[in-house]
Amino acid sequence: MTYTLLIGQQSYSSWSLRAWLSCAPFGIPVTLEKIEIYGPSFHAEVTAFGGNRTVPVMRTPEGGILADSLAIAWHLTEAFPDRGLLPADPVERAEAMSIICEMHDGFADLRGNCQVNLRNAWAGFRPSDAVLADVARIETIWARALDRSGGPFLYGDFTLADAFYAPVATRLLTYVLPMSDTAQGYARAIVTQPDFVTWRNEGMKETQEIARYDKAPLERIPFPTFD
Ligand SMILES: N[C@@H](CCC(=O)N[C@@H](CS)C(=O)NCC(=O)O)C(=O)O
Repeated sequence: MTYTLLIGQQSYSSWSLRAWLSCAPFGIPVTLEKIEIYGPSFHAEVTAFGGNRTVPVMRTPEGGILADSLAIAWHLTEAFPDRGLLPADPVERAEAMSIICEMHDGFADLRGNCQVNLRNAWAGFRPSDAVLADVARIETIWARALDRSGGPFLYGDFTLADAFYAPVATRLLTYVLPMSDTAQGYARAIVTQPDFVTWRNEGMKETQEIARYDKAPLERIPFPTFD
């Protein structure tokens, strides 16, 4: 028995991506069950799995039901204490949890205005002051961690902090938001991370587009690639 993760479309579901990146980079085997977010049977399917209204939901090998990405992350740190899910240093570990919680609970303006869509980027997006204030705080968080670790990820090697900030990094890239070189380098490390690439490639196979994620009349431009 392995973990089973109920997810939404891989091109759109940012919280599902966080749960995947809380497993795959650490060698934690997980079976994915994909359903259509906002489709007619979405909430019924989440309920049938044991969750409530949202994805991701994880079923543990013992039958536990974890209906929130933060709970999934917390459980995995306990179940796999030796896989480096969080930094080894206790203070860094606490700081990592702090920025994970800040992400889980915050950046409402960025999240509300810059929906995740891993299919493409958008030209011509004009961020409000509130979105720019979120970006400034994100820059501060990333700079503090990266200055100390030297990168490429926030605490050097990939941790849960990167899992939670991955869809933040893609938002900055795909809405072409103003970014420091440090933030650019970090965003690049995220979108070239092999498990992120696997996830996005699966998302690119999805044929159904979700209207509420369409930013028309903004022009679609290619998702940034770094070869
Ligand atoms: N707090 C939840 C948020 C999950 C969430 O909002 N998921 C979105 C998809 S990315 C969803 O299921 N939305 C459906 C809805 O709100 O009805 C978590 O961290 O897991």
